[in-house]
Amino acid sequence: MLQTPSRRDGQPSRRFKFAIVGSGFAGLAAAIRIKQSGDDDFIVLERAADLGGVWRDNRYPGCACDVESHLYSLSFAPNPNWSHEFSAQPEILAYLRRRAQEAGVLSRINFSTEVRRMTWVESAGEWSIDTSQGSYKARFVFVAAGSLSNPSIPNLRDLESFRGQVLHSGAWPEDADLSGKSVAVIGTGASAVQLIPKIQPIVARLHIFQRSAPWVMPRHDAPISKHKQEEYRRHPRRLQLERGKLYVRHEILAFAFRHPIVMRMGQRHTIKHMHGAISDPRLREKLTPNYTQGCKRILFSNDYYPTLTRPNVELIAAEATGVTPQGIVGDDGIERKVDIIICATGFNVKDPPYAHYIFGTEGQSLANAWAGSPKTFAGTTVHGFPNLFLLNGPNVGLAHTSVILMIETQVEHALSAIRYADRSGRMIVEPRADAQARFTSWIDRQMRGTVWTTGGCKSWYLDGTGRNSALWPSYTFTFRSRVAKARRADYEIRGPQYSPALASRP
Ligand code: N01
Repeated sequence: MLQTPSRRDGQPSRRFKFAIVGSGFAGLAAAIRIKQSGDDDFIVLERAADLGGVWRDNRYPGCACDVESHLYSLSFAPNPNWSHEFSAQPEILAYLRRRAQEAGVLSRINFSTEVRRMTWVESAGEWSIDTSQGSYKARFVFVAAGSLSNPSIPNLRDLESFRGQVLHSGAWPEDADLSGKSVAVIGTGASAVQLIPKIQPIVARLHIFQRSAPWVMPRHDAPISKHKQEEYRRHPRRLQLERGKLYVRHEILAFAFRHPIVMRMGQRHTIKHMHGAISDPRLREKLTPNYTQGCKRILFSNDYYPTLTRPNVELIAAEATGVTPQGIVGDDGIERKVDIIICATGFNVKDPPYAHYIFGTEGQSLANAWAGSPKTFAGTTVHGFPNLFLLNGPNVGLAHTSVILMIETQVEHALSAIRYADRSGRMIVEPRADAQARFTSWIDRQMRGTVWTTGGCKSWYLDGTGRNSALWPSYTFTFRSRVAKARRADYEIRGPQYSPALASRP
């Protein structure tokens, strides 16, 4: 494990200008950008013993990215060496480790340091942060704790009575051994369709619980030749051009999410993809979704449908509802005997854990302020929670392209808002309540008529109040143009006058 980083004077210190919670894509993007801006006064607090966020935790067989790697990478840290159009998890994790090392931010990460409580101290113009490794103070905090980081375990009757093993795709143990076992997979989302084809050949029996059928489109993966990689190394502009092409192709897709009629026209091709692999009419029927494509995340796979036709596979169109000591029960009432239950049941997105440990100006938690339906300014800041920047949080999720585009824009927004405070010599920057209200009502208006609100499905994009508080409702270039540079008028700058002496308080 790394030592607590030292600050400019070489002495260990617990007070920083910036604290970053989390060291996944978002946390590292913030750390690298802060460092590139010439500011070295930051710390990254990471609860695990390694960096990487979801790309560290999601190690299940077959885990890969379903956005092309040349787009799913940091624009300021391109990688000419991607081996495939869509890279697998180990390669993405290696990319993050390498970039953190090269940018000189690896040594600034405090590993095994879990944030337990963050309290705003108005008089000092800073956050007081309690962690499993003691307390820290920071003027500005970037919360990059991830929205897909806390596995959601389904509510299964008598779960504790099960004598076998229960695994979750998002917390995959390195020593998991499925060979020759009878296995149940709960869920047919993005993780399940990657996992199922990889484990089917090694397990004895595979029972898949499908609560709602997903739309699964072909995945156009291919290796990137050594020759091409060399070309990208020698001619970085060609790599940029490739990224640009991918960017445009994905943005066009956003149009279909905003206009479900276009989405419905595309459904024929997806059904054809399914029928190409499945000839059994009963299986076809089970696999035909009953909602508009795109209402839930569209999945990409060439081997998922063929896997379902293998003799050791059973697709159960039922919700998993309970367990017995030796098996699992669905709402079809049938018990299947299994050794291992794999929950590919996603993450706790609607109630992010960080919202419960952050306390703002009125002493209220972020969870209380949000009351089950997160609202932000620019997807990044929250009135009542000054000097706080949420990365990859509410309303910046994407269904059509790489979320890293959003994260980078958010970091720019944060740094430009912080510059207003720095220039004025004041300690505090907070979004105005009216700016947040305008932003929220714009989001809600844009959401109307999209496939997420009209597509007839029940997805984790919608919160308990029925609002889509997970996704950005438009194009990423719209986000960029509205958000990248913070507007002075949207923020209140106040608080104690900053002086270097404040930074060296004990
Ligand atoms: O989780 P999910 P995921 N019985 O929430 C089902 C990202 N990701 O881990 O649809 C039976 O999508 C549930 O059913 P239903 C990506 O953003 C990215 O797969 O609610 N089924 C659903 O099928 C993605 O959106 C990549 O009816 C039950 C499944 O569990 C997010 O992670 C790769 C059930 C959960 O699907 C989460 O994906 C992988 C029950 N009792 C993931 N309870 C990339 O490539 C729940 N379900 C970037």
